[in-house]
Amino acid sequence: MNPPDVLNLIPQPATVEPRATPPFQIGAGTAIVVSTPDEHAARIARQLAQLIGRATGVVPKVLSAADSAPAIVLGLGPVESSGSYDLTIAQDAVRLTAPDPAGLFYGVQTLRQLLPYWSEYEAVMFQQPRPATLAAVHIRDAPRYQWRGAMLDVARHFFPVEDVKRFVDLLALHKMNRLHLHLADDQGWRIEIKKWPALTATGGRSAVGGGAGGFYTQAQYADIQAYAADRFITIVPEIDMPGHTNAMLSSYAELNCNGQTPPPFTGTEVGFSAMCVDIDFTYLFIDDVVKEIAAMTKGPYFHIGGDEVKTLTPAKYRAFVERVQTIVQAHGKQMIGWDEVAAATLLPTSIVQHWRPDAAHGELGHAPHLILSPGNRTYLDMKYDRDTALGLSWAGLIPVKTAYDWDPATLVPEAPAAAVLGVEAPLWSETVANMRDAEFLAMPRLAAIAELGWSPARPHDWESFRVRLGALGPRWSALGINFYRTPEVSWK
Ligand code: TNX
Repeated sequence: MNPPDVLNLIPQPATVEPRATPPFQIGAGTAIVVSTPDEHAARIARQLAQLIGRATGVVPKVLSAADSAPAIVLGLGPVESSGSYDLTIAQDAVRLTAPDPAGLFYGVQTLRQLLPYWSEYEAVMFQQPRPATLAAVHIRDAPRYQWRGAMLDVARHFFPVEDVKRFVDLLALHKMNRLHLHLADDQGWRIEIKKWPALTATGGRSAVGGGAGGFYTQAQYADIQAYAADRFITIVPEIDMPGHTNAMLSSYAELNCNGQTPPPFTGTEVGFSAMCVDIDFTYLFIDDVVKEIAAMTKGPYFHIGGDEVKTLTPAKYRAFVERVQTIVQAHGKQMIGWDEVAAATLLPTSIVQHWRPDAAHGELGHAPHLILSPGNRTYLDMKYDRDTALGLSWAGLIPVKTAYDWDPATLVPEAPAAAVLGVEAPLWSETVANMRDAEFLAMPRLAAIAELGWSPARPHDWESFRVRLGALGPRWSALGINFYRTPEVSWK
């Protein structure tokens, strides 16, 4: 069992000090007081009011000043770093203070996990009012890493906007803050580019296994970003190049060295496609694509893929990466690439995403910045065990313990600590046709990566995580999450 000083929270907060004093009773008269004019704070307070409404049957009023106790008070004030928060639950009041709205949001996610699990059922708010209590505690919390991400491969199988929003909700609940969308690959192109309409009209109409495909209009992309931004999640767009490009090559003949469009690809092999890197047209095209995506993207990043190019010489590959890096920079974004790009000369702003367990550590050690997605730990598309129906196994089987039990600080010993931005869990969708499948592979391993990204390096304890996961199960069930009930955990 967990010691009593470990509440059943994931990710585990930096410090939790339970108090022996009586709990805070949330009742019909409880108000939420926002003691700052910040508009984000008011929105976060309304989100909290909805959550409490489902727990108690009464949606608390959101006020700008306290009229009477008891109250839940949200304020902005000096606490350490961005995203940190200080939460005190006492008999007379709940006080949540953070240096920025993100910290308030994370504090509310903690409160959410402290409310009874059944408050996640939508229908309970229509029942009779009922009291809920929050045990007295003082929590001081701050994220370990600034990059706490997941990737959704919407290229192999397309996920409609509603699915992406649901995935965003899963990230937010576990205090993650980056959603990387793999928007183009051999099997499909998923983002509207006004200047090159065949990318979606042709390239958008395929998927693994011959599915219907699909794509996001620019308006839908904006909608996804706004939804994510409300939850302090930055969207990271990826257009994979120069390999993994059959969908674009089949849309425009000019991108092919032989001037001919290949047929759409619905298989799962990799490494066969490549843009024609010797012609200027290729770079004019890339410039157009990066320009439109950069203009519609609020976050500072643009991911160029760069993985698994088997048809170019190393010199040609490096030259391609360096030229595209210049284009990305010209459009005001920071370049990200899979770890193969570490072979090129990178700008100080560029980011390498480590994925191959056997990638050259010397090169990674020189990367200006690193995101850690080691395939044998973080790949959500790997099978849990031999019997897992979905998923691949090229990087090994990944039970939850394997996903959890490693330290981002020591994975690449050659990399200076400051270079490591954080962790990201990719969900490739060759074997995943819809959100139900995606949730089965993502949960609970996504929560393991969330904790690695958020919680302090020590204590890092699988036994504690396992027990807290078991306790989170009923909440995930109430949310309708199709998680894998791994035998590693005793689910409540
Ligand atoms: C490798 S990870 C790939 C993807 C596949 C994935 C399947 C990476 C940069 N490339 O194209 O979908 O394996 O696990």
